[in-house]
Amino acid sequence: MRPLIAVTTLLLFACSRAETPAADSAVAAVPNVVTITASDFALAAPDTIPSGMTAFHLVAASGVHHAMVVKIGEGKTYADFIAASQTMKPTDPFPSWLTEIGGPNPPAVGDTAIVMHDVAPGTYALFCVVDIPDKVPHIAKGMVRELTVVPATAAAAPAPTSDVSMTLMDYGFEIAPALTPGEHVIKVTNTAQQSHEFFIARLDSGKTIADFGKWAATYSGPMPGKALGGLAPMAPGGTGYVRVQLTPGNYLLLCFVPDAKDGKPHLEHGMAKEFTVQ
Ligand SMILES: [Cu+2]
Repeated sequence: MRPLIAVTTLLLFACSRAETPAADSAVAAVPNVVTITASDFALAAPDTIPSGMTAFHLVAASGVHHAMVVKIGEGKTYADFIAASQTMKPTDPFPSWLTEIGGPNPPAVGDTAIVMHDVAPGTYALFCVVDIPDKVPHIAKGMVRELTVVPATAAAAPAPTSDVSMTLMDYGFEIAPALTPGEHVIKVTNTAQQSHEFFIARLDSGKTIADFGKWAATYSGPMPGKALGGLAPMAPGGTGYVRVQLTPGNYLLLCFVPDAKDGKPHLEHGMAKEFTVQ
């Protein structure tokens, strides 16, 4: 299944949350919080949650991990998902009875990545297909679990307020307005024909997206940047709200989803963007 990224440096953000109260309160306004803790190689999370707008908090205890959220279609079970995952190659498309909802992409160790989605009742799988350090997707090492979403009894929370929009396209990222230092909630929509994700990292001083690519080819040495999360693969028509905290510097956005036509990661089709936060 899908290869992804890595990590190392731990920087502390100088900007306080108080500078951007809009994004902070937008996250706080989503009362359904699901905390997922990722370590080498396990995911800890609740088994059952209520439906509705939900903030998925991915806490990185060790390693580089994400938490894909995938809905299992009617008539299929978690056991069917496990069976399918064991026969799929990394470049295979998902079967049509699975819907990629999204979920948080990898934060740096010690950090938390937050992504919000409106989740419907049903059976889901949470899993990690990051393949650091040995190119073996972590789902094969046990990073997978079932999540049951039951109908909520409380009134549904509204969608969080967002201050930036991102459109995932075949093949590219459209962002408006430009990202600035501070905390933001990015409303992400996928208007494309296939699933896409975005991974965001702050590049180390003097490093470029090309340096990151070289590192990702072998995973030898430390990642030349700091992982800041992002949105795990999301199907066409999907929506997610991603909380990011940015400081001035150079950043990259990457999509590693294998292409439906040639199996190459979308970053090789143009879904690789370097940008500067002033
Ligand atoms: Cu993992």
